[in-house]
Amino acid sequence: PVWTPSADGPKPGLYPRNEKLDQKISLYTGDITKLEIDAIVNAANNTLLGGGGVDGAIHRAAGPVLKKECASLHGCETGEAKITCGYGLPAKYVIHTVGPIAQGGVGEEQRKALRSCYDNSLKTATEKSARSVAFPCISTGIYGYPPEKAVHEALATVREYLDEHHDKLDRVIFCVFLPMDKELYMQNLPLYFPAA
Ligand code: AR6
Repeated sequence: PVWTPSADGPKPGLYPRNEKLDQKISLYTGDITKLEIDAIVNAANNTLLGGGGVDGAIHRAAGPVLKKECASLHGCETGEAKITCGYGLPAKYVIHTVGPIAQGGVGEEQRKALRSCYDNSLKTATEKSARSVAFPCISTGIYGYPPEKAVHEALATVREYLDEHHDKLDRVIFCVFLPMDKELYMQNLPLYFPAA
């Protein structure tokens, strides 16, 4: 049977050390709009026209041209990802993904959608030859996904993607904003990226 991560974390030994990933994972605490890298991921909504939280911060820092390009994309389905330029941001690209709304609770649908956000964002990055990507904690703010569950989906999906495509990416940064999220990532990163 296929093991799926739960709030309790992965089965011991499921993610053994992969030395190819040792230099590729970072944890950064702070504002994602400050990162000078190839691509930052935005936790957007289906309209892609901006909002609060990290979405609001990214649009403010990028400037109004970002909204113009977003408006030409005709929205984005939950779990999908679309890419734009970074404009006034130090990052070259913004990858807009739409996390699941989880205020009604987390079921298989929300879990799958959250994993798709990470997976499709990484696919989109590699299609554009972006070699460094930063993720915020998608869906865990306004969309209400419990952070202690979301962390496992985030880490498992990135680990599984990098196991397959480690040659395509130099760095994946988990960008946390709240002290509680920093704690969660510090606790759980070694389970998915031993020795990284
Ligand atoms: N840099 C990094 N992380 C941040 C920043 C920042 N500048 N600001 C907030 N966060 P949220 P969601 C963290 O609510 O839950 C918008 O209105 C925040 O602490 O931004 O996916 C969209 O338009 C949290 O950990 O996104 C949608 O309507 C994480 O980013 C809706 O919110 C995500 O919180 C999406 O909700």
